[in-house]
Amino acid sequence: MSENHSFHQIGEALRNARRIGCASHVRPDGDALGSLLGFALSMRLAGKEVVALSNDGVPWHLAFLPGADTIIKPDGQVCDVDLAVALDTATLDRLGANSIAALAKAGSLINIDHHGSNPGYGHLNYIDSQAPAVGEIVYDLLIDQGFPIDLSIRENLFAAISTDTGSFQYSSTTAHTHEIVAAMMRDGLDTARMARLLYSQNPMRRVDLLRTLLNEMEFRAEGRIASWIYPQSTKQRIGVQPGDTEGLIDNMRSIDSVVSAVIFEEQRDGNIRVSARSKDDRVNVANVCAQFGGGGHRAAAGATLPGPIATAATLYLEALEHEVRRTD
Ligand SMILES: [Mn+2]
Repeated sequence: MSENHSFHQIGEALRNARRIGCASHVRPDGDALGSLLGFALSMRLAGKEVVALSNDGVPWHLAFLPGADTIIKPDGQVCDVDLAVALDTATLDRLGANSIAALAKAGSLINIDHHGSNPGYGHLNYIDSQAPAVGEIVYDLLIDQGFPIDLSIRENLFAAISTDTGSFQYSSTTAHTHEIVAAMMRDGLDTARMARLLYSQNPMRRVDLLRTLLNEMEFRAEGRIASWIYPQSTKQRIGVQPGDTEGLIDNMRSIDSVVSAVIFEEQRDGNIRVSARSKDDRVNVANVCAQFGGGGHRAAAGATLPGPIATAATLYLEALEHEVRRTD
C-alpha cells in the first residue's frame, strides 16, 4: 500500500478544483452515501460545483439523508469535472462502471477509504484501516482543513458512522468516534432522531424477510457458524427492494454461540454474493473471502462466487469452518 497523503495535500487539491465529481461504492450502504453526501455538501458550501454519483442510486432506507435527492445515478455519460473523489471504495472497479465512465475526464483522483485492502489507486490517497467509517475520516478532513460543516452534513456523517460501527457496537469504535459525535451533538445534531430514521422505519416486507431468515438459517461448527441461503425465489416471493437486506445478518451475528454469520445471496446474473461477519477477533472473514477473490475487513467482508447457490455455500462454509476451527 502506498504512503498516505496529508489532509493538507488533499485540502489543497480540493481548494484548487472548480468542478468536483465524487462517488462511492456499488450497492451503497450508510457509510457510502453518508460520507459521499457529507463530503459533497461541504464542497458545495465551499463554492465548488459538485456532482455526487452513486452507480446504483439511493436505496429506500437512505433516501431520507439530507441531499440524497441531489445524488445522480450515472447513465454512462461523461461528467465535466476536473477532480474526482472516491469514498469508502476499496478498489476502483467497486465504484461501478457508470460512475467510472462519468469521472473519466477528471485530471486526478483522490481516494479516501478505510479498507485495509485498498491498494491506493488514487493520485492522492488517504486510507486509514483503523477508522471505523469513512464518515469519520471525512469529518476529520473537513475540520482539519477548515471546510464548511452544517447540520445536514453532520446528519450525513452521523449516518455514516452509526451504520458502519453497528451503532457504536463494533470493536472498531474508538473514543475519537464518540468525541466526533459529541462535538456534532454540541453543534445541534439530534442523534435520537437520526437513529429513528436509520433503524425504525422497517417496511413490513422486511419483517417477512427476517421471518424467512429466522426459519431457514442453519448452524454448523457447534453453532459457531450461522448461515442463510437467500435465492432469487425468496426475493421474488417477498418483493424485496434494494437495501432490504441491510443489517439482516446482525440477527444471526447476535446469537450467543455464533462467532461468524454468513449470507449467500443469489444475484440476478446467477452469481452468489457472500456477506460474512465475525465477532471473534481470531476469526478473520476477510481472509476467508480473499480465498474466493473477495475482501473487506476482519469482522465484515464479502466475495462473489459462481452459482449454483448450494455449491457456492458448501465451498465457502468449508473454508469458513476451517478458519473457525483454527481457534480450537
Ligand atoms: Mn465503510
